[in-house]
Amino acid sequence: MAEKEKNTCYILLGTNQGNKIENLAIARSNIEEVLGIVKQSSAIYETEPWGRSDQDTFLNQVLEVDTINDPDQTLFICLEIEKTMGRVRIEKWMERIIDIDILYFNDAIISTDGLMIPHPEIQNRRFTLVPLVEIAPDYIHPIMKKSNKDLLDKCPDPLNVKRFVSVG
Ligand code: PH2
Ligand code: MG
Ligand code: MG
Repeated sequence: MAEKEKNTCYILLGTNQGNKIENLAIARSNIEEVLGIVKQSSAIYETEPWGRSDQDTFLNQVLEVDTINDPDQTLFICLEIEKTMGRVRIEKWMERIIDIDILYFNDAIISTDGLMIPHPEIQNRRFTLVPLVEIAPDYIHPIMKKSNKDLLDKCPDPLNVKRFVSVG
């Protein structure tokens, strides 16, 4: 039997509802159970809500995951995990228990109805770039042809991103 290809993807976790720390931990263990092996994980960051300011602050974290699944399967798995964790989607950018976004998938460029890879907003979001640079500073964005580190240097987003330190 032919060996299945191993793919490397970068996944952004985001939560701003309920027990946020627990939500990140549950998402991670679900990812390890059904998607693949978590090779690296960034620190957890407390981030100001981007796009809608009338919301609670987020916790964000980026994971590097090795998977034998292809991009469509990976998207499906991420959306299933969101559903089983109780995410409800009524309107865009509403508060969420968990959001699981694919940032990069190898160096693939994909643009279909349901899936855009690289994630089209990476370069505009400090809450994505700060954790991404922590674990993959030199990875080159396959469309912009710039490293994550360079994208962060040029990122115009003024919103606050700080390392989350849990108390107790
Ligand atoms: N996700 C959004 C919109 N705004 N802001 C922060 N700080 N973190 C997020 O994960 C986030 C957001 C859409 O998915
Ligand atoms: Mg998102
Ligand atoms: Mg999403």
